Amino acid sequence: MSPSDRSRAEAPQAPSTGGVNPPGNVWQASVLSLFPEMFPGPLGLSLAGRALRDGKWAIEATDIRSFATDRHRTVDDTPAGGGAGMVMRPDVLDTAIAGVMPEGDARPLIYLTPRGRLLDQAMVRGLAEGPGCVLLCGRYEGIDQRVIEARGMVEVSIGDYVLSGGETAALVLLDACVRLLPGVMGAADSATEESHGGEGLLEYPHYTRPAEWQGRAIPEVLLSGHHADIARWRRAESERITKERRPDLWARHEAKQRGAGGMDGHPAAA
Ligand code: 6GU
Repeated sequence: MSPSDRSRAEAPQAPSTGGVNPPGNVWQASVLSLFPEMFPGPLGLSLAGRALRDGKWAIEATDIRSFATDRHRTVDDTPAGGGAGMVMRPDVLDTAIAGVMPEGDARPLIYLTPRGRLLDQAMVRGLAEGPGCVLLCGRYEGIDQRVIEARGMVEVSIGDYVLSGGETAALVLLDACVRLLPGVMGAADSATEESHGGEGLLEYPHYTRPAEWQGRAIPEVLLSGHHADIARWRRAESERITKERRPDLWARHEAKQRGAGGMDGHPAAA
């Protein structure tokens, strides 16, 4: 079977001359799935969609089933040792991976699974700085362990809940990466200042007109024009909300402040 026979959703490529991202340097996502029609899905719209059309990133979604070798196009089989459900076959998966990753492809191969390492902004930043990624979306009970090991897959989860498949998790991961690519976000610093940005604090509350709505006023300081006061208020709100909702993030933030040379709370500072 030739590649053209396979079900793919190809993104428009960057123009062959000029442009910010010459071909070959475009951040490239390759997705392996039994439901390639799910891509680019929502990433074809809004910010990510415009960046995709502008050639700032590219996505190809490939149907794993197109690499099955038997008459029935089987991709899974019963679990060794018994039990419920089906397991995806290592041979079919390996051929599918080889089909989208040429020899020497530097992109990480990520298997999306609820037992993976939790995706966080640091991981997203690392991925966005690289050449792209290959995302394997499993279905059924999982995939054969041997292909995970043989291919050195990185197992990634997007949170402590169970999805019906890795596809929506892949969309989440890609959304988080694409918005960090050069030239994708419009407003310059809005990508860094917000929740889970460098500071490790959650965002402060936002307000806009009308000044009073359903008997609720905008906090006075925000209308004062005192930029230093406003910055202090926002900082205090960020800290209050982080402490309240995410004691884990607050503890990490405090540890980082101390580690960064701040002597606050250190006995020597007393
Ligand atoms: Cl990556 N996959 C599935 N199926 N469920 C999940 C997940 C991934 N991350 C959280 N839940």
